[in-house]
Amino acid sequence: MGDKETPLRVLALERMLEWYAEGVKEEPPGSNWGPAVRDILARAGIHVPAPWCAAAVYAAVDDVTQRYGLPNPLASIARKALVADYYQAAQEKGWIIDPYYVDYGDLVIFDFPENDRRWDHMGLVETPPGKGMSFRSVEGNTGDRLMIRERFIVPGRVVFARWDEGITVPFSRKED
Ligand SMILES: [Ca+2]
Repeated sequence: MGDKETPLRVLALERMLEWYAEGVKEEPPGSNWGPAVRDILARAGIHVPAPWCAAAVYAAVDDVTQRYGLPNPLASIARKALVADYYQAAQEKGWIIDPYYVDYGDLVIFDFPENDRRWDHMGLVETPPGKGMSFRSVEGNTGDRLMIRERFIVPGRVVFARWDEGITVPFSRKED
């Protein structure tokens, strides 16, 4: 039975990839707003234009947990559109994992070097790094849209987190 289950993280990744296929983007570009972005931010409790990368992850997880009647592991995060709160939750809950163990749909959190803020951006892993240093992730609020990006592991500045441990959907149910 164990190998006939889809992890929640994979379902959330598939939801993000649906948005990618739909061309979710800011309208106008650079506005952090538009019909699709407004809806994503609203899911994270934000009703004004704002950076929406964390909200996109939250909305995708909220979508699939509601659809399959699963617990939402991100529900306890206080500020659901704030990347730093996901990093803090990952630390507190022991979610942070070594890059070698990263799987499809794990959370990736970035600390970009261009500013003094800690933890700037996040997305879901679309192609794990395996033994390499590069990986791909699907991210909201990048290039004014939701995109798949090639990224590189930078120790201390790129953190991976397994946020859905043990929450799965049987394949048969997934295909209902
Ligand atoms: Ca933006």
